[in-house]
Amino acid sequence: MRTKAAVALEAGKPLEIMDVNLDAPKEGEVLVEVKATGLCHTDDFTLSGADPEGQFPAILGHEGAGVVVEVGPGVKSLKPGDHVIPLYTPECRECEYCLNPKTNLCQAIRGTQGQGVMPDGTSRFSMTDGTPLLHYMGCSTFANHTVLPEIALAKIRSDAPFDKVCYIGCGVTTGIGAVVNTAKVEIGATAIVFGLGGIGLNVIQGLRLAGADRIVGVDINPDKADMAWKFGMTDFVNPSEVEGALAPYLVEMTGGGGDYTFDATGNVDVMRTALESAHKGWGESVIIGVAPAGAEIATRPFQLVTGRVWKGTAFGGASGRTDVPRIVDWYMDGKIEIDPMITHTLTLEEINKGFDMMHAGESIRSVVVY
Ligand code: NAD
Ligand code: 022
Ligand code: ZN
Ligand code: ZN
Repeated sequence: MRTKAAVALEAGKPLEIMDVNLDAPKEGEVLVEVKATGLCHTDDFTLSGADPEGQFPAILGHEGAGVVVEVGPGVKSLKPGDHVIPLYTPECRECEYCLNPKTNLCQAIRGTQGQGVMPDGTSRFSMTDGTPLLHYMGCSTFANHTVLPEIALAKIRSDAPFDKVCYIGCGVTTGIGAVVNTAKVEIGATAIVFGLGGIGLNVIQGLRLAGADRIVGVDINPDKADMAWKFGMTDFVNPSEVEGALAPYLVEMTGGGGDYTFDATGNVDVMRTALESAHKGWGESVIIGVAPAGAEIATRPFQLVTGRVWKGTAFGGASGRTDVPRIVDWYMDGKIEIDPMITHTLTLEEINKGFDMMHAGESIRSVVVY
């Protein structure tokens, strides 16, 4: 079939809107009509050329929601008409990783997904002149139709609005999951969140949900505080207004440090500050931000010897097919908020404008509606 897509032809160039060929789903695969897609950081990281493993030409996009159009041979859990959210972290429920409750990193299709192809080693997308186009993070949601493995789709209720729940495909689940699954924050905790963007705000609403008493937000852009107050932040710190080192300031302010601290910036210096502002004896620091390739983190080992714990999380530790439908329910039941964070809704033709706003720090989340 033919479908419309925003194609990343080469690093550093804007996406080009064009018709592309999409082959029918093969064994274990599903054709999805994408109804909405969110613009997230790592799409930009790849498009800009900052990711040394970025491959071109490709169809980017890893956050979305849509409807099943056709299922390939052997697909049992989905049928045409089902509403779905694509998962860049799949859940096969069979591999050694899926069977271990300590991780959500399903490895069933890890190799081929990283190479930009389907599990059989080939791509379903091509340009109209026949040039193959690569898939991206197994999702490629910057196309009106896409093909995914069955294990990379969460079936969701049919009354959830696509243009809001698409954000659950990455940002919402990552932020809330970091609190609930990775840190397992308890009632009454004190937490510090570094970075109040599309991920940090969801960490904050996760902390409110978990019953944290004190939620300190830290951001170098004071404009980001307005939204964070609405989501449950109780104190705001602008590092440029702090004299001296930030970690001791935060430790002092919180009466010993955060029981839990979160990096949602991707900056390795911030990651160190986040660890060092965790409470002596028991504080846990969770790295959510993805740092540039090759970057390293540092601290004095004494920070760990004295009881602080350094952790990281991918997709908020969520097992997508199991957890994503529940997070959609939380949204529909009013337990969590999404709408105010979607600051811009665009057409596919306007997608490059969405990336410009991301660069300028003007948007929290831009969503493209097909
Ligand atoms: P964003 O740009 O919306 O937000 C980042 C925020 O950090 C901004 O508000 C910015 O002002 C602030 N910031 C930058 N430097 C700072 C500093 N030195 N001190 C304090 N604040 C600072 O980005 P986002 O969408 O929220 O994503 C944040 C990070 O999370 C990115 O690195 C992204 O790649 C990563 N991420 C990770 C996962 C995962 O599964 N681990 C999933 C999604 C996103
Ligand atoms: C999503 N991310 C950043 C912004 N939006 C993001 C990027 C990378 C990961 C998670 C979220 C991530 C963490 C750990 C891994 N990845 C490796 C998982 C593994 O090896 O099993 C990651 C993932 C997918 C891809 C690359 C790295 C990919 O499909 N290319 C989950
Ligand atoms: Zn993302
Ligand atoms: Zn698995």
